Amino acid sequence: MVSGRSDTLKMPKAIKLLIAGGFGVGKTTMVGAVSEIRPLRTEETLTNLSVGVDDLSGVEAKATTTVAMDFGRISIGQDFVLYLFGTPGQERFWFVWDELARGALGAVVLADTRRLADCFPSVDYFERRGTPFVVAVNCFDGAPVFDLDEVKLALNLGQDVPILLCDARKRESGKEVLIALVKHAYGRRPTAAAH
Ligand SMILES: Nc1nc2c(ncn2[C@@H]2O[C@H](COP(=O)(O)OP(=O)(O)OP(=O)(O)O)[C@@H](O)[C@H]2O)c(=O)[nH]1
Ligand SMILES: [Mg+2]
Repeated sequence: MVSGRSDTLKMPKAIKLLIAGGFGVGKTTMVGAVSEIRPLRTEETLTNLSVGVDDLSGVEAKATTTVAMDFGRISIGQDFVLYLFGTPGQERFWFVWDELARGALGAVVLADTRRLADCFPSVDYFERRGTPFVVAVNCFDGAPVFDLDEVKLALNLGQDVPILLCDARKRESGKEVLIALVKHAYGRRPTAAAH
């Protein structure tokens, strides 16, 4: 041993998290905004197949969609390294969710108040799996602003599920959401932090 101080050898804890939610809600944007490495993206151009299937209201300028996953990484202090996996939003790519969700400590469900129902499948998915999650309401320009308790009620969320506002384009905002998720997940599994 080079040093008598064992704390100098402490490695940060690696944690896998998912960034999920409906189509076009800002998942790729959030992973890109918070990642300290160049994020891996799997974007493909939206084609005519999307017409009548994907609801582009509010994100009319959107030209691409995630077909497999986003990947990014962010360190939280010296204790944690978060590996972020953004899910695809289009229903036809949901089959990759099970693969992405394996081993994840928790998930962020991004919501857009203009299309709130789009996050129901994500909420159902993580409730069914027993994966801890937080709901982050991405504040798009011009979107109706609701009281968070109203949104919580509309989504029929359990009392213990944290809900917060965010701006997926801003690093600090995304980081706050991730910290809330890690705290929530460890709060539900008090012994997990020790391993
Ligand atoms: N005004 C505003 N625009 C946003 C925000 N977050 C994302 N956008 C825009 O909304 C569009 C959708 O963002 P994406 O990050 O591709 O959404 P996604 O959830 O990854 O989409 P899919 O992978 O297709 O499901 C993009 O044009 C973003 O620039 C936000 O907080 N505010
Ligand atoms: Mg995406």
